[in-house]
Amino acid sequence: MTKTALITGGTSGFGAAAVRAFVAAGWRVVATGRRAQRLHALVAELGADKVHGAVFDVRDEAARDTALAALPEGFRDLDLLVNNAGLALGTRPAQQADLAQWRTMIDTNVSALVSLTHKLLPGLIARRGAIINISSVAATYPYAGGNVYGGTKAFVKQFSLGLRSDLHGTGVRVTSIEPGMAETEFTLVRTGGDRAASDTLYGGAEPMTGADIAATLLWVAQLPPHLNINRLELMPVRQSFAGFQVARKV
Ligand code: NDP
Ligand code: 8X3
Repeated sequence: MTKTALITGGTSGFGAAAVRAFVAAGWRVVATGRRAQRLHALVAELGADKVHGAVFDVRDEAARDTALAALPEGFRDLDLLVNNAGLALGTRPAQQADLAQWRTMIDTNVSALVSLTHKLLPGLIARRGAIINISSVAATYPYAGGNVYGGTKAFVKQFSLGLRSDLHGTGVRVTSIEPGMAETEFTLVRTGGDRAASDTLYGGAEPMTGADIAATLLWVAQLPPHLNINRLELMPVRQSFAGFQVARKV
């Protein structure tokens, strides 16, 4: 039977690649995002019988609920929620950071994710569905300038594990995916559109791609229903860990 996924942030990066991968594997997909043109293009590319574009800002619950209430026949019974929409803003140390940027990250990566999950949980339980949340290596490994972004992703990781506990016995699967460096629009967004900064970061690093993450999401989603991946951390070979820092004078 055809399964249906709702993938937030389907207009770019991991989400857009995931929409294509899930459709290629025979799924129907509700793809969400603010950029309507990109969602229309995805529907034109993949077919209106396979993809439904739902245009809303994940922080706007009223717009979200209107879009969800308008899901066409064939896209209403969701088997999978992929909470992917999210962003980092800024790389400055906490003491120089912009509080409005911190609030935007919390509102998007945490509050909106929690709210959408809460809204869709009853249907996911009824269908013994699955939830895949996109966290990050930044959830586990702190780095300078990662402050609130890392905090939001640590929340996503821990919330996922908590959901697993609460959903015990329901058959609903929950996974936290924790990627390292992947070349998408992530750094363009983080830097306010600095193409040179983005190209410099990814240059020579052989970063992961949206397609790499999409293949991982599809693999997790299509595992046998008795098997749950709790957390999955993945990185490019050329990225690894750095040590602690010591300030000898303060
Ligand atoms: P992109 O910037 O390429 O994509 C982000 C997606 O999120 C877009 O589709 C965007 O849609 C959507 N989005 C952002 N804010 C909102 C909002 N307020 N309302 C609705 N949609 C929103 O980045 P990635 O694909 O890299 O990021 C996807 C997820 O992966 C994020 O949660 C990110 O934190 C995480 N991640 C990324 C890593 C990387 O190295 N790239 C590594 C680890 C995790 P639109 O602008 O159209 O609304
Ligand atoms: C994105 C990965 O390392 O830039 O979540 O924080 S990182």
